[in-house]
Amino acid sequence: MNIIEKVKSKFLESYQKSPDFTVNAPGRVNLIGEHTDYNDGFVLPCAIDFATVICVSRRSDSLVNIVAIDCDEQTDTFDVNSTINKHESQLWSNYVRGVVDEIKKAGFTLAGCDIVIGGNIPQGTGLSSSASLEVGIAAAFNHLCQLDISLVDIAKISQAAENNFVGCACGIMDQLASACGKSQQAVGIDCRSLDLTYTTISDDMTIMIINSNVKRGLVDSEYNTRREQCEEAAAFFGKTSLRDVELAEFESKKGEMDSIVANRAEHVLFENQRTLDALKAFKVNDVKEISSLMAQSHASMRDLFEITTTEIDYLVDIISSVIDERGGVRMTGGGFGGCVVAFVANDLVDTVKQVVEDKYTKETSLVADIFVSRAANGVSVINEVEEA
Ligand code: GAF
Repeated sequence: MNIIEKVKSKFLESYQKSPDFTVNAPGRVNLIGEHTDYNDGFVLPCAIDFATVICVSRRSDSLVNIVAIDCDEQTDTFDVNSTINKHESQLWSNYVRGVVDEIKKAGFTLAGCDIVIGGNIPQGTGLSSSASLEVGIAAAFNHLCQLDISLVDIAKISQAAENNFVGCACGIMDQLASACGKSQQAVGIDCRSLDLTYTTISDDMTIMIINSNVKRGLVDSEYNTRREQCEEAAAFFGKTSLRDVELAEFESKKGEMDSIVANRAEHVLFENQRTLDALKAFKVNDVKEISSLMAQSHASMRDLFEITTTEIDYLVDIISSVIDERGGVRMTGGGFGGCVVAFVANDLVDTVKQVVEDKYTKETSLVADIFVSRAANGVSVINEVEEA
């Protein structure tokens, strides 16, 4: 049974009726541009073939009932017309409640509905399962109540929910990629203007995602610390954002800064440039250049931003040893575990699988999961009533 059928069938079982519509909100993989989004910088992600699926039907009252298949089928109920409070124990509920709260804060009136949520994005691996949940819920209420919210605003509402309700100071990348992804395209995002530049991924190349299965610990606290260090670095130069710090000025003054803060800033400043260079390279499928930029990005995350782990570094080393300059490989996402992305010539896919299978478990005692994904479309709504 595919994931959409699975969620629909749970919907039928839970509410004894079919859903009115189904939302498909993809996760994302970031090709390059890490920890640059909250510095008003540049990122280059794409949406992936793995998604959060949400089945919805309208109610005549203002209650929202939810079943979350992948969280032990936990349930939640709240009233959209009452104050939306935090759920005390269910983190997933707060992604939903936070989005509802932000839509209400934006002045919209919401209706009640019955919901079932499921999905196939590996959770907690840096592939944006939470952002896709937020985007999916925003798109669901947008459709249910005919609010006419744009995709970019769906992403902004979703990010605000995570910042204000869940308490993670994330940037806009994950939500924008989930909302605005396009099939076979990577999306270059200027995280200040929110201008999107799409670039086609060559048919000759494959996106591989290798989940290290390193358990991610302290992610939110380390993430928020990195963000504070970046703000401290910007403030050192009298700016509100690292986007506005010139490289030449940074080079001339970095010796006067706290060395850790200077390293964080150096990562962000050069990562922005690498991301702009990568966008150009992807446009002409200059794989040699992409390979070099992804390698530099990984080294910078490892040595300057200090968000990789020994297992992730090992994965990147063994994969880069077999792909040479016919592809690129780097950690993807917030860090401290999670996934590696490899962008490789199609004929190298089996070689990469083989080297990971041969070496990773021996070295780390962990088993990596390997996925292949196309760049996918962003959030979509399938209207069950029209389809029938
Ligand atoms: C996480 C965050 F949610 C993103 O906003 C981004 O900062 C990323 O880490 C690092 O590039 O996915």
